[in-house]
Amino acid sequence: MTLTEPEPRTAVATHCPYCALQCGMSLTAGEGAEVEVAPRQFPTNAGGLCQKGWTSGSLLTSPARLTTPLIRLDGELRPASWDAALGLIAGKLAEIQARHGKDAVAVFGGGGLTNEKSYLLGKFARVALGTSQVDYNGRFCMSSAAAAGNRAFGLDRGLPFPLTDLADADVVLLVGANPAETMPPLVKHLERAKSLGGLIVADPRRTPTAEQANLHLTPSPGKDLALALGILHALVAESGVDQPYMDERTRGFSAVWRIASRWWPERAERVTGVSAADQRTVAAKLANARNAYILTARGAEQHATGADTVSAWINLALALGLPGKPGSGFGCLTGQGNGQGGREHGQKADQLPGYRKIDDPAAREHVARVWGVDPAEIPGPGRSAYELLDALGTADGPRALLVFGSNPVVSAPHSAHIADRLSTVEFLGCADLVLSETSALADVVLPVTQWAEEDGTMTNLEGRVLLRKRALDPPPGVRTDLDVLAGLATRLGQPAERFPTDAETVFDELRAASKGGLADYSGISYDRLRAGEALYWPVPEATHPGTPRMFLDRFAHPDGKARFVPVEHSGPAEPPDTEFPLQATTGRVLQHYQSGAQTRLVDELTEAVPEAFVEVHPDTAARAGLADGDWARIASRRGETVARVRCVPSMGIDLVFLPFHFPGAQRANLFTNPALDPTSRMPEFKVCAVKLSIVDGA
Ligand SMILES: Nc1nc2c(c(=O)[nH]1)N[C@H]1C(S)=C(S)[C@@H](COP(=O)(O)OP(=O)(O)OC[C@H]3O[C@@H](n4cnc5c(=O)[nH]c(N)nc54)[C@H](O)[C@@H]3O)O[C@H]1N2
Ligand SMILES: Nc1nc2c(c(=O)[nH]1)N[C@H]1C(S)=C(S)[C@@H](COP(=O)(O)OP(=O)(O)OC[C@H]3O[C@@H](n4cnc5c(=O)[nH]c(N)nc54)[C@H](O)[C@@H]3O)O[C@H]1N2
Ligand code: SF4
Ligand SMILES: [Mo]
Repeated sequence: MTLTEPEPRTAVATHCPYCALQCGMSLTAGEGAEVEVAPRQFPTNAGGLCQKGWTSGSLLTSPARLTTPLIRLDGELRPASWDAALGLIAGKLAEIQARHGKDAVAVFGGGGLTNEKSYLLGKFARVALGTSQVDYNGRFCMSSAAAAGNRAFGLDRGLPFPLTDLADADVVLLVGANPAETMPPLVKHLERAKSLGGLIVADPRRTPTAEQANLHLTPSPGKDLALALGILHALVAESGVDQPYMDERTRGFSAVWRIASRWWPERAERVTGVSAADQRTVAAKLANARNAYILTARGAEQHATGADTVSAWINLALALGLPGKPGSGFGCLTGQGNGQGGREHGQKADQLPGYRKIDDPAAREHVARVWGVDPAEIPGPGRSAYELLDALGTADGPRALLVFGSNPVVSAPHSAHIADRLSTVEFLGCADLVLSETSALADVVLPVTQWAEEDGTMTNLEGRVLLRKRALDPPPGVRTDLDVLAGLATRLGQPAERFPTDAETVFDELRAASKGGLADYSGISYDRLRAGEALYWPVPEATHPGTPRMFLDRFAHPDGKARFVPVEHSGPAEPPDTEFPLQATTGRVLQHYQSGAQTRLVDELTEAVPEAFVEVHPDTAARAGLADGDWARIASRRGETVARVRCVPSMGIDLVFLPFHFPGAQRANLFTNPALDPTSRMPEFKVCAVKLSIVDGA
């Protein structure tokens, strides 16, 4: 081969690094620095990609990525060797634990980590560190959906059916979901419902998704539970319930009706702002549909009443007979790339692999056997994400923290307080691709490989397990998260074979650990995935075809029946008042991902949306002395944020919206409310009381 004849470049089939849609793409390594990304046919994206997916290759070769470990010396992060960095972390953690006990060290994971990483991280925390203090950012994401799914169905798989089933629906009700920005290729699957007049969106804002809806309901934030009760009332009043289904497949409707009977649509209208007529229309459309789906996302779930709110929508779905009926259903749209798998394999405070409960003696025994430890050595449940971060550096809280795959300085509620807590710990270690706002505070930062440079599996929003094969060589000097965990574990005295670094070997261990659990992966193998099999968990045997559609015959409770869960409306934890008269909600824009640590480094995305903005009704802006394009201050009882005014006439006059992707003074989380859901421990990201003013000197 001569220089003029470059080697033919082969495209490698993979999946997008970002959201739970896990769109199919192919990557081709360029001759120079570039990596070409192209969409490929895969059921969830049907050949489409969003702008984040199209531009995802640029971060692989970005000069901003980390390529050497960093150690803080005299206040500054300086390059160091791997041996020095890993040795320093292990030494510090061991010393802190010797002084203050095992729980003095905490671990924080992420729903973007592969199944193998999530699994090994949980094992690392429980076995190598012996700490109970491990949780992850999925607590801020899917915990309310999970809690409600578990209590209604006995099991939580976000979508218990393939996404493509939506394409045959006549009616789809989206509650607090904006897929036109958060999962754009998903919208294709809603075309039939839309063409039949059956696309209904409940969102306080007129989002790009709401624009496409046949009916847009605009509840004020935090009122969805009352809305669901009003619609259920209308359904019962108009005899729209599926009585034979309820009799055969469910339990507990009477307790739900005792509450819903008092929520006639006119009363729900006074509370939510959604007209009684619209509530009746929704009830009738759902009842008359041949195939219907109700789907929730973070708008309904990220509340201090999030779990109950999801339960209220599940109750409606059960009264309609949707869950477990072919061609119909209820689901929650999982957000992060591995937001589903990441909540199954033990990086959650109360959980062991296979979606097992950490306080269940049989579960502990099973997992201890796989890990080769005594069940008594596995710690009990620890603190939930916000409680863990909030306890850092306090008298009985953790004194050291390791972060893998999250940027809580930007993404945790009441984030100035969390940054404060992080600054009080004796030791902070982070593994990241880039210097995020959180890793910038660390004592040691470890540079890790990215999705295309390592093998691993992801479980998408449908519960389908996908193999993401290594497509490119990583830059010299970076290591995989699995390598990092092994390097730390062995330095903490663990036998090397307990922390394998080969993803397939870790997966085989995960299979054994999950065997017999709710999320049973034991029949899934890399070979089956390589052969292209579409495997949806549970897959309990090597010959089992997987479970694309769940609950067709029975739900996962011992008696096989779904549970209606009686829930009452209470509303936002912090209602507006004279001092803070507006309601703020937060969420996403198409171009940025989460804390923005990755997407803010992609030029095309930053050019499109360079800074934080606040959507506000023009009259509300004018009352505060603000015009479109001005910098505004948005203040709550906890703190204030600055953002550029975007006047949006469709906004409610008492509502503002901010994306949470921006750092520093533009962090929406400076004002958000860390009030927690009592069951799921989800913070109230989606509503709090604020006031709007001009920025002095602007
Ligand atoms: N572009 C982009 N896509 C993403 C992500 C990203 O950061 N950027 N993140 C991924 C992740 S992890 C997630 S979790 C998903 C989230 O996906 P979505 O849930 O679709 O996104 P959000 O913007 O958080 O919230 C959806 C909508 O909820 C509305 N809302 C706010 N309060 C309420 C309320 O009280 N009731 C109702 N009914 N609606 C309300 C907001 O106006 C918003 O339009 O997106 C995934 N995809
Ligand atoms: N106000 C407000 N706040 C919110 C939300 C909201 O709607 N409103 N939504 C919440 C939700 S749903 C979520 S999911 C969270 C997400 O918020 P975060 O947890 O902060 O999520 P990311 O920004 O994705 O952070 C991931 C970090 O890990 C790095 N990373 C990516 N892949 C890997 C990997 O494989 N290994 C390692 N070691 N690092 C990796 C990235 O570079 C980045 O720094 O935010 C929550 N915060
Ligand atoms: S929709 Fe999600 S998975 Fe698909 S390209 Fe966009 S970010 Fe990637
Ligand atoms: Mo999320």
